[in-house]
Amino acid sequence: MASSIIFVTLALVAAFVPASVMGTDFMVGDDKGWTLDFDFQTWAEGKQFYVGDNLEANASSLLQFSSIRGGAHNVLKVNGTGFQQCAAPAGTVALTTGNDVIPLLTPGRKWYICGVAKHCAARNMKLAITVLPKTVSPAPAPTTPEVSAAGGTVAPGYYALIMAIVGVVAIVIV
Ligand SMILES: *[C@@H]1O[C@H](CO)[C@@H](O)[C@H](O)[C@H]1NC(C)=O
Ligand SMILES: *[C@@H]1O[C@H](CO)[C@@H](O)[C@H](O)[C@H]1NC(C)=O
Ligand SMILES: [Cu+2]
Repeated sequence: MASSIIFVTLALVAAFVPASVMGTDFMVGDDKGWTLDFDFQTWAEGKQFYVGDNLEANASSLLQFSSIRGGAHNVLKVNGTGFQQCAAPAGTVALTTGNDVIPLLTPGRKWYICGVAKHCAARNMKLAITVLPKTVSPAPAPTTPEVSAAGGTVAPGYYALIMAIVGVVAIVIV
């Protein structure tokens, strides 16, 4: 009985794993959100933003801009100059819902500012990130030619699928 519970748990875990391959969701500012006087540069440091990932062809990383007080801020995508000057060209469309999710669809440098009052210039509401190209599976090390393609290099997506099958089969058997 205990073993069937374990297998059911495994099957459930496997069933939910594919959801995580839909892209990594980066909550800008973590629990503080998109807000005044937060050090977004430090927040971005060390984070790896990718176009997609190595599991799904076009599942991109997501930037989530959430402000606790909905209409208090907005998000403007600008270029490097606009980032430096805290200015956006006329006609730039502001994201204003207070919970805006931006998929990262192309690699390169990306800049975002808050266009409300002097939040960018005076209160540090500006974020610059570098989006890396789609991740690729690491090439086998040339010094270890005996390592086969099976085993450790199975894509996690296949791992989840295998786990799901194992779980379902186990449930049927038990
Ligand atoms: C993702 O793939 C779907 C199906 O192939 C396609 O319709 C969609 O445009 C793609 N999205 C992006 C952002 O490439
Ligand atoms: C970058 O933004 C600045 C200021 O918003 C604007 O004047 C300039 O034309 C933009 N440059 C490019 C290459 O789009
Ligand atoms: Cu603001």
